[in-house]
Amino acid sequence: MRAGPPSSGDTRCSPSWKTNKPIPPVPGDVTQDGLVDIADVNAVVNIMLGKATQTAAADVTGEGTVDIADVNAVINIMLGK
Ligand SMILES: [Ca+2]
Repeated sequence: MRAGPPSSGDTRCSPSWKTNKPIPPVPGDVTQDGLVDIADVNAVVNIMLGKATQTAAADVTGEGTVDIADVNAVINIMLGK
């Protein structure tokens, strides 16, 4: 079989996985990119320090404020703990 891009009639690589349905929120995904990573930790720290606008997603613990507990929560989610 020849390697290379599929012909126009080949649907194996069709972009049919795309959807316009809203993605449910991921706990700890402050940046809302679908991943929980160091960028989310940085986002919570910046919000905690008043360097960025608070978002509901940053209050990971759900107690109404963004503080070190939220930073810890994002780190634990990121590490799968
Ligand atoms: Ca994220």
